[in-house]
Amino acid sequence: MKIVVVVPTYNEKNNILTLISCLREEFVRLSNHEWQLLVVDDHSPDGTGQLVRNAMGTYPFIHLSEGEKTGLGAAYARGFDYAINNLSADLVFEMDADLSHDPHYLGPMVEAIEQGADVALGSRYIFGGALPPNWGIDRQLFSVLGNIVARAVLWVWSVRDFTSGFRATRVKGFLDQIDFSKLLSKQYAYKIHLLYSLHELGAVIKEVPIVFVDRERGYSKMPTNNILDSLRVVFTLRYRQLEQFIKVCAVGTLGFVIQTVVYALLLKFSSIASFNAAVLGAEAAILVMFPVNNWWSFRNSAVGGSSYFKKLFQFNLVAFGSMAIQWLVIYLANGFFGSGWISNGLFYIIGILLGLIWNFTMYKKVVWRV
Ligand SMILES: Nc1nc2c(ncn2[C@@H]2O[C@H](COP(=O)(O)OP(=O)(O)OP(=O)(O)O)[C@@H](O)[C@H]2O)c(=O)[nH]1
Ligand SMILES: [Mg+2]
Repeated sequence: MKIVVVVPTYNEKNNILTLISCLREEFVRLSNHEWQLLVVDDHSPDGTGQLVRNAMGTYPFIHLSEGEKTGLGAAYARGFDYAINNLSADLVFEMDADLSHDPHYLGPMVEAIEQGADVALGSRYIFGGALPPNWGIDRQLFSVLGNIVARAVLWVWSVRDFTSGFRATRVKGFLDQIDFSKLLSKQYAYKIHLLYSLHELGAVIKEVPIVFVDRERGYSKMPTNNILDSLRVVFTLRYRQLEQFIKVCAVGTLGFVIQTVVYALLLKFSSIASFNAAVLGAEAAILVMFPVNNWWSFRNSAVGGSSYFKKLFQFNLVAFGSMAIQWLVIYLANGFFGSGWISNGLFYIIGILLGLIWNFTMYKKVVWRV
């Protein structure tokens, strides 16, 4: 694999050379892969960039991208772009320059990828991982609580360390699917959005325990508004989900109206049997719901061109699935409770709700999977 370790730096002159020499040792040790280091420096006033340029004379595996300072997320966006397009990376690492992320973990993280993971997370919150013991209780608490809030609001319990900055991500099918200019934060909170997008893409995320070491040299660049920015990102992502769900419900209601109107018209003006009229009504609703969802609810992942009819077909199958679920729920309820108000009223509604959840899930995971 071509692996690029992206390291953003801002005023890291006291750390960068130590990191480079540690990385070099690891690159030699793990030489069954092709390793590159990409330093993303934002014209650090302390001359970090110059130190890197000097080192490039000795070590050909080093690359440097220099630009204006607009935040950690913006620096990484530049770095990802460079790693993918200029260095043809298969796997990209995110790693801090201040030696908080021990290069010895590169090996186990690559191993996790080799074993089938799409994202390997250096995790402080699984067995074997740890926060720096010398962090004050307030900082530990912020980190732990921040993580829990992100996981709870986004409802992703399968990932323990959502905010870890030490990661490896497969490019093909994952990092190359992300539009970095659309990440909601140019600061540290880009990490939350990126990991959430990868999770939405269906990435297999594996956590590898790491002991996070406090930086010994230099100073922290974490912006003071980091907590607020992270909350903004987390709630914006949640809101987008909710908004999409509401739109899908609205389109579903429209579909119900169309089905009913077509059914009634067919019964009145044609000699079609009622069970056939119901199916024709459903198909008419489907033919309207698909383009409306495509143009409105799933605008960001709208399909077009040659895949349009394939997706329409999938949408049809999903709708049949939903009908089957509703049928089964009422059928079972009839078996258990007889044909009273429980089956025909309560379980009719439950069937519709389950059908809705099925539809929404399949729309996201199959029909409009980004
Ligand atoms: N290029 C670039 N790098 C940045 C920027 N902000 C932070 N970094 C780098 O990103 C990495 C993480 O920043 P840190 O300051 O260590 O953040 P932190 O680990 O949360 O804080 P500490 O625990 O105090 O170190 C370091 O390598 C920084 O030099 C930025 O705006 N541009
Ligand atoms: Mg740090």
